[in-house]
Amino acid sequence: MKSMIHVAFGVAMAFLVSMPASWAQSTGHKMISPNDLLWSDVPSLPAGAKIAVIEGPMNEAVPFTVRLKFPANYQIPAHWHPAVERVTVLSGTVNMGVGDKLDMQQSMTLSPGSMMILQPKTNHYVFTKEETIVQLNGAGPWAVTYVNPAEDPRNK
Ligand SMILES: [Cu+2]
Repeated sequence: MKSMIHVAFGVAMAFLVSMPASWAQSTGHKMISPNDLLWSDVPSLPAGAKIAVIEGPMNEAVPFTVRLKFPANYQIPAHWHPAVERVTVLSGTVNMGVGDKLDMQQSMTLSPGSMMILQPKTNHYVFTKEETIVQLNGAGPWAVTYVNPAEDPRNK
């Protein structure tokens, strides 16, 4: 099993790579349209998800705003984060449950406009049935820790 430092570093590198240089260097005022988003892979999530970093970086103690795009029939096994997670559904549908193991019979359905706020270290899981885009707001340093390390895509 990898150490937390390795996990955090991996997450940080993924987000640094995906942040456009012009955004990273600008201060203050920012206007973003969907066409500006640069999507890249997310090593901390099962293959298929894409991330676009709008504000960050997620590995520093600053506020962040990112978009995550999930394909249809996508699953994120039970995991937790070190800080409050704020999820707003922009398109599609998110099925989210709280618990130590993904259970498709136990979930809440979040449609566009819905929001979910999860406290730190709350075990939760996600699955989709259609392509879905969510916006994630929080404060770094961010990390994804899987309840079952064998389900961590970085360990595969
Ligand atoms: Cu999460």
